[in-house]
Amino acid sequence: MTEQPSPAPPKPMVGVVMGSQSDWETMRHASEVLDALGVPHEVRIVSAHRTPDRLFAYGRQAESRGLQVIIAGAGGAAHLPGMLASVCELPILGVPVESKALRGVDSLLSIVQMPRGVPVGTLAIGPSGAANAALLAAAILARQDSGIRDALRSFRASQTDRVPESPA
Ligand code: RP5
Repeated sequence: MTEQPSPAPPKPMVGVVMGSQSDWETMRHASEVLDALGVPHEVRIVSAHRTPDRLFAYGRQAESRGLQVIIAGAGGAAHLPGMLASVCELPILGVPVESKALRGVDSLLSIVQMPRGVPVGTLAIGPSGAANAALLAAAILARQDSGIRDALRSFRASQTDRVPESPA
């Protein structure tokens, strides 16, 4: 029997980008939640400071490539989410990565304090923020996608089921 070619993977709906390889330990939590919800996504390193051309190309091409939401994580002087928002009209969800020097407060303030007119939806510092960015991206996509809506509902139901009534 001849082997059938495997079907093409679904086109990514979410871009998960980060400023450095060192951010992956945080940003993998976003990717894992998107995987769990069955949301097709891509993962890229795009540094605002070290690869500015890559940043502008990614931001400018994101919508025409079919992405619907971008999750951007960065640490320190964290310009990546804001600079992506400056060249791209998709919703940008910013994740402040915990920095060594200031424990991510620098990242948080860099991302959250966007001037009026160019918004970035800012999540919590660290892995919780990365995971919640994925849930928020899924909630945005769920308005138009019943499969993602069902996955999000069952995620929340199973989270609720796991909360005991009393401490062990
Ligand atoms: C930022 O600088 C990155 O987002 C990262 O959080 C931080 C440190 O980067 P590395 O020096 O670890 O590459 O641009």
